[in-house]
Formats: sequence, structure tokens, C-alpha cells
Amino acid sequence: MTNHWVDIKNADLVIVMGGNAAEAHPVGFRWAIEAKKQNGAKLIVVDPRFNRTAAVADIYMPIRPGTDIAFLSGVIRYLLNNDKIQHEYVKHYTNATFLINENFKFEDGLFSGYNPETRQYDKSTWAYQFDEEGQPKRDMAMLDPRCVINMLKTHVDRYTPEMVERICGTTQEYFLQFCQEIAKTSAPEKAATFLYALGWTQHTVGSQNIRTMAMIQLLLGNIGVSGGGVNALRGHSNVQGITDLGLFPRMLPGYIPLPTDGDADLSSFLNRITPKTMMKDQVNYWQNTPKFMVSMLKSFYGDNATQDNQFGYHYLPKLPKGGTDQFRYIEDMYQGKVNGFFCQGMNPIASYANSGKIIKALSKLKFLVIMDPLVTDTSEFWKNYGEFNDVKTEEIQTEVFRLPTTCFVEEDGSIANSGRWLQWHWKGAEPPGEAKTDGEILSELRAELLHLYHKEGGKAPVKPLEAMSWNYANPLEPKAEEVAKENNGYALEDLYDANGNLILKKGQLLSSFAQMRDDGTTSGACWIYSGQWTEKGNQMANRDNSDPSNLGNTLGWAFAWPMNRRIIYNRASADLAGNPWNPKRQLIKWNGKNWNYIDVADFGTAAPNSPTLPFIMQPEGVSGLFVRERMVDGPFPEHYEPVETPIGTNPLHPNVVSSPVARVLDSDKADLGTSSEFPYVGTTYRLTEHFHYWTKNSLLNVIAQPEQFVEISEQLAAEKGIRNGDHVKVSSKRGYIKAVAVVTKRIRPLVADGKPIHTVGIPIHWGFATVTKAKKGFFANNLTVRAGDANTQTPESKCMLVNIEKAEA
Ligand SMILES: Nc1nc2c(c(=O)[nH]1)N[C@H]1C(S)=C(S)[C@@H](COP(=O)(O)OP(=O)(O)OC[C@H]3O[C@@H](n4cnc5c(=O)[nH]c(N)nc54)[C@H](O)[C@@H]3O)O[C@H]1N2
Ligand SMILES: Nc1nc2c(c(=O)[nH]1)N[C@H]1C(S)=C(S)[C@@H](COP(=O)(O)OP(=O)(O)OC[C@H]3O[C@@H](n4cnc5c(=O)[nH]c(N)nc54)[C@H](O)[C@@H]3O)O[C@H]1N2
Ligand SMILES: [Mo]
Repeated sequence: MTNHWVDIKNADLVIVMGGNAAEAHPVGFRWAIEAKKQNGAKLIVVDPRFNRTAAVADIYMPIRPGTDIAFLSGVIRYLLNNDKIQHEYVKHYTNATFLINENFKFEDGLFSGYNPETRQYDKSTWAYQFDEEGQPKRDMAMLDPRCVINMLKTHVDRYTPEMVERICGTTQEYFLQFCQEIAKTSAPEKAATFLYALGWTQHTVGSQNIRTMAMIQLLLGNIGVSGGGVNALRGHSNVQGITDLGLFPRMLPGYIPLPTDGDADLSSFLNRITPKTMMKDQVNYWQNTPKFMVSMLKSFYGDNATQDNQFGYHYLPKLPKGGTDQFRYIEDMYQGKVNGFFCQGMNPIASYANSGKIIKALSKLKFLVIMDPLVTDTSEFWKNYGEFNDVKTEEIQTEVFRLPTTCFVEEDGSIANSGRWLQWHWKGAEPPGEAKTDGEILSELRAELLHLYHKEGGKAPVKPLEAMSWNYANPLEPKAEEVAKENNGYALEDLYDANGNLILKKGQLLSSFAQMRDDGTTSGACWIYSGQWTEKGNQMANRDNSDPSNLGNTLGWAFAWPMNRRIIYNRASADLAGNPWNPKRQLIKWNGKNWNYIDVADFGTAAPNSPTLPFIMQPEGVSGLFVRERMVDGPFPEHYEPVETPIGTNPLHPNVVSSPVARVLDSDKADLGTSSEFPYVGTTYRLTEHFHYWTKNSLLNVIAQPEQFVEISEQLAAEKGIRNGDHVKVSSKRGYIKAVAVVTKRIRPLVADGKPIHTVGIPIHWGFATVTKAKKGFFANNLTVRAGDANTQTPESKCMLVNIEKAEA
């Protein structure tokens, strides 16, 4: 989130689109209800299903799964054509005024630079025009046809209300109601917030769904302000921590990219990834990347990281050409190229797309290690469970090891929530049986691997393992606080400022990442977490909930990265002169001499009307309505159909139907179905009463939602002769599930491109492994498609083609 949970109460309008917050985030959703109570905010839900969030909404409107870009682009068109934008904000804080490269174009569904062979874009024309001094050209009057705002206007002009209805199935009347409500927040003092999660991410156009929304927020001046923002409601309680700490296959901690095979040494790697300041006087905070990277390497490799060995750069694993992701590594397993797999805290045969293929892939391994507190479907994948898992055990060679771990309540540690708050928690119970923490298991593995290497040797180099710094009081049992301090970072020598004053003594904890150096005199494994545990103590354990501004920013409660800042880009909450757009929700204000802050400033000390602009992480200082290089699928968003499209065409450009760069491996193409065989849209989601696949082990949850069901409309039920409570079989090109039919008014048929579209709603949860008497069931992922977003590789689990038939019980 750019903002945080409590701040949602400050919104004038709450839009839940691409998520079901009341169901999946019932505790945090209270702040949406507070916005209604305290501000009279309206709540709008746009969702294929009338879900539990819709039940408390002021306005609900349906949409066909996978078409939000068309809807939101239509909103952008409306805002531009009806002059409902926050003018000053757009002009000064976005790149609306920048001129786009003469060779950039969009034609017949493709942006310039497309290579059909590699299915990738060359992004060199996705650029600005520059003047003789190398500065981007701007037209502050915004009249030049090549300036971003005019190019955007042309781009979205095709998304008329008629086109939105034709693609999305949402009536023009509903759509215009949405436009009118959101347009009200173009007033400088008004703010809308968008709450989203998987209904937007789990699409081949997932990243662009979110981007289109972010563009709307910029046009309305809703970013950096209280009650606004781009607010992803994250999933597992610490999944924010996972991405912060680099558990993405392509990332190091702190969102620093992992080097690739092509990055020959540290300096050329840093040169490639560190952005050059593009416009004079801008902060361009990522220019500090070398300080963060070297401090990270010092933290990883300690005294083994020196100037002479490029701080241990060569010990880091390098990504192969083209990178890697879940699709590829499952494919490698499937082709028998992988010996072993460590499965730590996940249940891939239940959670990954196309379960059938995952099970086959695991069957080709020599060994599988499961680190989990529970028995999982994956740890049982080799057992025959009849129709639920019809494998031939005797043909599976994979040896499975189960290492029981503790669960978070049995450990001290921190959890990062969606609002970037790092909150410390304390162990609540002793772990049962032989369970050990993940840290203990990994430490023992490290020690044993080193021992075996030294005794027997091995194929892979042992140096990276030997070089790792492992400075814990007990190397087999690292404590959470030791790891937290490592992430925060230390002064490795006495540190002086530019005037020669001592800032920190050797061995002291850094007080923020601003103290990090690129010469090896500081450490810190995750720069954004620096400040979490300083010489003043554990900031994550702070529990002062005083709230002088009444905005809910509570700076004394826990620690928010970066630097305890609660709303990022908060300089944008005031005009150029430093006057807050909304004095009642003031985050910063210029008092004539200096800045008054309610939140931790996102800006440094530049006086008002200085040329330094608020978007400090961007090399041009402003936010991007046009994206130069970050996205792989286009500098502007464009509607593409899901890879399995129910309408079989793209009304905007029939020659380019689905995303031309979507992640689909050749070997998975044969598994794609068509609407002639599978005429309905399947979409998967979760229920409050369950947590993914684990609550199969908890009797009360099992009682609350005992059996796999699917939801269909009354119209589809009538067509197929299905009654409420009948048993049905839902199938896709990949597999099938059996379930009980719930016939409901909550799902209604839509008309898209002149065709009736029926949706089958499929909750996830069931499987075969459980220690309770839970009814066994099928994986919803028997049905899903192995196709992903080209930016993130997130699979398109929110829409696929299915068929539904009555079945025997
Ligand atoms: N009780 C409970 N809470 C959970 C979880 C759980 O398992 N149980 N899981 C957690 C995790 S890991 C996550 S990631 C989050 C997920 O949080 P959510 O994303 O809120 O959860 P989903 O149930 O996947 O809901 C997605 C919603 O998006 C809608 N949708 C599907 N396709 C589209 C589309 O194309 N456009 C639009 N506008 N909407 C669409 C669906 O109908 C559904 O209502 O929940 C977290 N919270
Ligand atoms: N079709 C479809 N598929 C989906 C989704 C969807 O909406 N539709 N949602 C996707 C999303 S957003 C997610 S997040 C995934 C979830 O997919 P998974 O993460 O694979 O599913 P979980 O059941 O949450 O598995 C987490 C496991 O971690 C274990 N665990 C808990 N605490 C600890 C610990 O401290 N240490 C260790 N080692 N293990 C622990 C739990 O017992 C559990 O078995 O599913 C994805 N799959
Ligand atoms: Mo998730």
C-alpha cells in the first residue's frame, strides 16, 4: 500500500474492485466501514459476483472477469473529456507535460518495438524527447500533440461507454454512475481509495490492471494524500515481508534486482540497475542503490566481502538468461531435469495452476523436502486417494522427507502488514513434538552441508556457502532479534558526516538507510528495513497509539518502512507552495520558515517552489502516466482478452486478441481450451471460513464450510437443468472437479460482444490431505490455466474456460 489500513477511514470514496475485502480481509475492512460512518463515504464494488463486500456497498456493478482495463480506460476517457482532473497536480506532479519520442506508436493492438518471434518488446521508443542539455522536453501548456496527456487522450479515446459495455458486459448506465462518483474526487480536497487484491493480479494483464487504476489516481490527485492511494490488500499475514525480503525469484531484499548471467561484475551490474537522474534538481533516491547493495553484501558475507573481491558479488547466485519463475521450474521438473525440491511453507499441488501437471512434475523428482507444521496435500502427493488423486504409487520414485516446523505464534518475530508496518510479536506457545523453527532447520542444513562438502566434496562450488556470515550466539539457533538487527544494519567502522562529526561508533546499529555507505563500512541486509532496530531499541515493538492528527497515522505504533513513513509520496499532499490540498487532512505544510510534518516527510528539506518534485523514487521526479521501461507489456495499458477468452476476439483489434507478451510456455499451449468446448467462464476465490488449504485440518472451519460448492446463475441453471443442491462436474481442458451446485442471484449472466456470458464461481480450499474428518474434495486448480502476467508471472486463476454438467453424487 502507498497508504495504510487505518488511513482508509479518511477516504471520501472507497472502491473495491479486483478483490473481496469483506471476505478476505474482514478485520482491515472495518476501516472502509469507518469511512462510511465518519465521512459519509460511498462504497462501490465492481466484481463479477455480488459478494460479501457488495452486500454492504452503496453501489454494486458486475463486470466480466478479465476486462477491468477496458472499464478503467473508459474512466480515464471520461475524466479527460469532462475535465475532471486535478489540474495542478497533473501538471506538476505527473509526466503529463513530457513529450514522447517521435518513433513511439500504437497500432492494431501493438506498441512499437514488438518482436513476434521472441514475443517481447524492444522498449527503446518508449521514451521521452530530450533537449540539447539532455533534459526531457516538456510543454507546460500541454498543447503539443506528443505530450503524454494528449497521447493518453488519443489512446483511451476508443474506450467509449459503448465499448466498455461491449467488452465488460457492464451496462453504460452503471459505468457512467461509477465515472460520476469518482470524478467528484478530482476536487483537490477530495480523495478516493482503491482496495484490490487477486481479482486484479491473477490475470495475464494483472500488472496493467493495477497500473490503469494508479493512472486514474494520479489524474485525480489521489496519491500521496490521506484517504487516497494505491492499496493492495496483501494475502498471507507476512507476504508483504516476503516480497520486501527478496523471496521473489528475481529480487534481492529491498526490491533490488538479482544479477543475471550477463552482469559480469559488481560495478557493471550497479551501473545497469542504478537510474541516472533524468531531470535537474531531482532526488532520484534510487541513485543510492550502490550503498544499499554493498551494505547488503557486507551483511551476507561479513569479513569475506572486501573491496578486492567486489564485496563477494561472485558468491551471489545469478539468474539464467530469461530469468526463472514458477512456470519454468515446474516445467523443468516435469521434463525430469530437477533432482530435488525444497517446499517450505506452501502446498503447490493445491495452490499452483493446473494441479495435474504439478503432481506429474513432482513424480519425476528424486527427493522432495516438505517444511511445514501440517500434513499437506503436497506431502501426500504420492498416495492414491481414488478419484481425488488417482496416482500409481508404485511408479513414483520420489522420496519425501517431512520436516515439521513451528508456526508464527510459536516464535518471536516481526510481521509486515499491507500498510508496510513491521510489528513485533512474541511467542505465544511452545511448539509441539519435534517441530523446529524454519531458521533452526536451515541453520542445521547449512552446517551439515558444509560438513559433507568438507568430507566428500561436491559438484557445486562450496565457497559461497563457506563465505556466508553466520554470526549468531548459537549458529544452530539464530534468534529473531539477531536477524532483525542484521536486516537493520550496523556501522562496521566509526562513521563521520561530511563535516567530520562522528555519527555512529563502530558496532552500533544504523538509525536509518541514509547512513549506508558503498565502501564496506556499513552493513544491512534489507535497506528499506533499516531503522527497525536502532540504538534506541526495537522500533517494531513500539506500542504508543497516540494520534495527535486524528488521521490514524500513530507514528509511535510499530515501525513502517521506509523510515517510519506512513503515507509515501506525501509531499504530493500539498501544492508547490507547500499548502495542503486539504487542510483537514494535512500531512505536511510549509509554515513560512520550515516544514511542519504530521507524517515522516517524504522529501528532505527543499523549500516550497523549489524545482525538486515529490516523486523521489523516479529519476524525473514526477509520476508516470506514461511508463518508460518498468512494464514489459506497454507504456500505456491496453485491453487484451484472457488467454482463454469466451468471446474469441478482441473488439478493439481482432488481430491481437490476448496479451501478445503473456507468459505461456510452448509446452502448455496444448492445454488451452476454446469456448466451443468450454463455453463458460470459471473464476476462483476464497471464503472467510477457510484459510487456503490449511483449515482442512481445523474442525470448526470444516464444519462452517464443509463441502466444495460452485455458484451459478439461475439462468445457467435453467439452461443446463441443474437445481440448487444438485451434484455437478465442472471441467476445463486441464481436468475436472465435482461439487454441489449453489444456484444464486449473486451471479448474473452478462452480455459481451453480443454473446451471453455465464460465470461459474469456484471457491478454493478442498483437497485430500487432512487430519480431521473433513470431506475430501478436488483442487480448484485442476481447472486453472498455466498462463501468466508477463511482468510478474502470476497465473490467470481468475478466468478460464469451463463446462458444467450434472453429475452423479
Ligand atoms: N479467510 C481468508 N482470508 C484470506 C485468505 C484465505 O484463504 N482465507 N487468503 C489471503 C490471501 S493469500 C490473499 S492473496 C487474499 C486475496 O484477497 P482477494 O483477492 O480479496 O480474494 P479472492 O477471494 O481471491 O477474491 C477476488 C475477488 O475478485 C473477483 N474477481 C475475479 N476476477 C475479477 C476481475 O477480472 N475483475 C474484478 N473486478 N474482480 C474480479 C472475485 O469475484 C472475488 O470477489 O486474501 C487473504 N485473506
Ligand atoms: N485457483 C487459485 N489458486 C490460487 C489462488 C486463487 O485465488 N485461486 N490464490 C493464490 C494465492 S494468492 C496464494 S497466496 C497461494 C497460497 O498457496 P500456498 O501458500 O501454497 O497455500 P497455503 O495453504 O497457504 O500453504 C501455506 C503452508 O505454510 C504452512 N506454514 C504456516 N506457517 C509456517 C511456518 O512458520 N513455516 C513453514 N515452513 N510453514 C508454515 C501451512 O501449514 C501451509 O501448509 O494460492 C494461490 N493459488
Ligand atoms: Mo496470496
